[in-house]
Amino acid sequence: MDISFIDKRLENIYSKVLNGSRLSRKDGICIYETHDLIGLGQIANHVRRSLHGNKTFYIYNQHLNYTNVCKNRCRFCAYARDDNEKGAYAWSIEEIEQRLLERIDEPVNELHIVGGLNENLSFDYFIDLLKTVKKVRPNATIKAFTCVEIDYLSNLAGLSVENTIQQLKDAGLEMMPGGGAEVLNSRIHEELFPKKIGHERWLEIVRAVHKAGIKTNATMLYGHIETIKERVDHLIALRELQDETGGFSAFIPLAFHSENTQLSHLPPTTAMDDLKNVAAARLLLDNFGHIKAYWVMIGEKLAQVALSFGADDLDGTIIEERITHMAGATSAKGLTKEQMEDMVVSAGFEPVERDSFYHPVNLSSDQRMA
Ligand code: V47
Ligand code: SF4
Repeated sequence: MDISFIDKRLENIYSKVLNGSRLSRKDGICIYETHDLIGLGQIANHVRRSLHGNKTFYIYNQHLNYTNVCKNRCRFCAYARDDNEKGAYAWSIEEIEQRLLERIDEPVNELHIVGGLNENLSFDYFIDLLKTVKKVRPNATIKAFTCVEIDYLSNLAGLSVENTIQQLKDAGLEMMPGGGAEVLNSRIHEELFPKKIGHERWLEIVRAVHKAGIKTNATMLYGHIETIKERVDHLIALRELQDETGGFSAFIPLAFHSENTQLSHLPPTTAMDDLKNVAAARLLLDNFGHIKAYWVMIGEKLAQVALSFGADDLDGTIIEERITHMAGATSAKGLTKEQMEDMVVSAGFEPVERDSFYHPVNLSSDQRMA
């Protein structure tokens, strides 16, 4: 396909993509610097289409945020509370069971379970949580806990990271979401989330999780104090780890929402930046199968556009999103399956409902025969 670029620097990136050559750090910086959004989008769309054609994936999922009490109190987080602070909560195992039962008639395929680091909860609570979820929803995949929680649980239980992962796996853990990495950079770590694990530890834990046969996602929180170079270094660090383990499933760029955070003076991310982050991920992460446009954070409308800028997955129906809505997100708290499919179809793509491992589910008889 011939593309006429306004920014001639993109020509070199396009030829590298066509030749299957890996993009460099300098290319990554150019991707973020360019104002030729349409040219960039066309390159990312070329890669997206060669990997997935016209398909766009989504999942019927439910989020469970078991507690918002967290000892880390990251500066960008509007969700966390101190113990005894107004609005602080921790669900008992019975309450978790109740929340699952409220939706038991819905075809939920994945449970996305994360929470704060709440010192009132014992290691047994987490084992019970996993076992209860598996008992109530035996056919749904449990995608739970970030590397931050794994590090915390290993200290709480007094077990090695490997042993902690094994115990959680035995109780029902099947996959892990990609949160907690923020930006893999010590300057940002010091400034925004000094109490949380940093760069090296996050990578060390993901490595151990992948080694235990558990797939994870990866994310990057952008739109705060990070520089373009720091974004590119983050993506390259993920790409290098993926070369080593092959354990990452999808990458999700997370647009920072500043309301009710210590960074509330910062403006929202722009559509330009949101789309560049999707395209940069698709082009730099050449060894990642999937890039998600997380509609909760960038809104349903821009998520549709992102499907032509490198994204092939819209994440899920979600049902009750809390983390971003506490920070001012104006997207819906959940979408129906029909709404997800309409978003995909009206953007010109074919919706594919998937399970956590990108196997199609609920294929129509036409699709099964194809
Ligand atoms: O780790 C916290 C981010 C993450 C804010 O793996 C914020 O499939 C924006 O990781 N504004 C949790 N973002 C969400 C997450 C996720 C979401 C969807 C799918 C998957 C997946 C993972 O949310 C945190 C942090 O990076 N976050 N506060 C905020 N104010
Ligand atoms: Fe705690 Fe996670 Fe919020 Fe940081 S982002 S304060 S670790 S809940």
